[in-house]
Amino acid sequence: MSSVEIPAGLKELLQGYTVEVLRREPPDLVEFAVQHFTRILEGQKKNRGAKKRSTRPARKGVTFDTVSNKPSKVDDDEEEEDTIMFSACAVCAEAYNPDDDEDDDAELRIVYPKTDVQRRRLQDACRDILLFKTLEQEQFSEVLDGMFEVLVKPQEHIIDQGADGDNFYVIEKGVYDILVQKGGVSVCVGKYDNKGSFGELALMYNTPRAATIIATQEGALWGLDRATFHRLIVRNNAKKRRTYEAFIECVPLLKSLELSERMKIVDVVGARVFKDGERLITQGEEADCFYVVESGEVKIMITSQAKAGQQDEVEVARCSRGQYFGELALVTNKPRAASVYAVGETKCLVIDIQAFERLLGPCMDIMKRNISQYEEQRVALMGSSVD
Ligand code: 1OR
Ligand code: 1OR
Repeated sequence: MSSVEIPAGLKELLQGYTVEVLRREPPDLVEFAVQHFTRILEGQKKNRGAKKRSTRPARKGVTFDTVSNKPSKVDDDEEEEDTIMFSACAVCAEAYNPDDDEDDDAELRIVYPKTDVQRRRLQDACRDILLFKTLEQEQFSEVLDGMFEVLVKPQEHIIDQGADGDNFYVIEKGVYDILVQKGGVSVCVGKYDNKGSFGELALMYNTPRAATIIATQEGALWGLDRATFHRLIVRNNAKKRRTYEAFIECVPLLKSLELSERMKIVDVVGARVFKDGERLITQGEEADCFYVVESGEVKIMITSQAKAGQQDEVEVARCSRGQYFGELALVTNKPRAASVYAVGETKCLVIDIQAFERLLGPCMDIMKRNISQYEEQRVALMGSSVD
């Protein structure tokens, strides 16, 4: 019979974990294992320090077998294979590359294992998240790997204004109130209704939480920890700023903003490409975002009920590069006033309603002035003033 060699340190490693489990009685053994071994790994990384950083090649990783805890170098292709191999968890310290990021702490890669059902639910929840819309496929997969499920109860505070930022959250289900302190009083300024994401600001700008987020009913969220958010989203933002800086500079609506304000818009926009004829906005529906055309063109169509039971869509306007649309419903708090279709392949930058309210306040006068012209044009085009 061939002998099996037990790797040095294995016994101590597993004993340490077992002792901690008995001492702390965690509800979820797998999640606790992730935290426990991550702590060990972080300790090891601190000890290895600068030497490791200077010797490792760019974009290569070191995976740590969670059993032997021995590092082995892998390239990007192998990395995925190794990640799948770890059924309980996988931890990968990504190589430090000063060109990528100055953030020394943002190296740790944690993978939370998910069932097929969980992964599908997560993918659905993340489909329209604007912050993920400019990620490469590979980065997006890493984001999904790094997300963990958070179940919440009614009245639970997910985030408290003024606190330090720990996680970014994507909503799978549930309604969440947004509260902001005004003159010592907590005022509800909006809500998330079964979609969207929050908690990005404190992580992006290293600031205290800007608002309180409270669940109004039972809900489910997907969290992404601060380090992973930095490594994937904040790093991508530097690239996004370079890509969109020139374009955003020449959007007439945004001219009155400071450069730093325009860059904050770039940080949270998502880029979406629409096929010829695809409908971006449907008249009568509830609104949750605002658009700026980056390339291509859209046509604005209004349904008039001129004759009883008969509906006609009439083209009333077009928007091309640098022009915006979808502001009317957000400003008036009414349903969409028109439908909008892509003419040829069209790329738009999309801003969600919360970012619109937070960042586009200084442009409100210009938008309101233009909105007042819609009514005049409606009268000119359709012959009568209808609300
Ligand atoms: P955070 O990390 O600061 C609170 O934690 C989160 O609430 C914040 O990220 C945003 O994701 C989210 N102002 C600031 N943060 C907001 C706002 C908001 N809405 C949602 N968040 N305003 C409300 C806009 C409807 C402006 C209030 C004056
Ligand atoms: P929204 O959020 O209502 C549809 O979604 C968007 O179409 C709307 O914001 C505007 O940004 C854009 N009337 C209504 N909406 C218009 C119009 C318009 N033009 C552009 N949109 N007009 C009156 C038509 C009878 C303008 C005609 C030039």
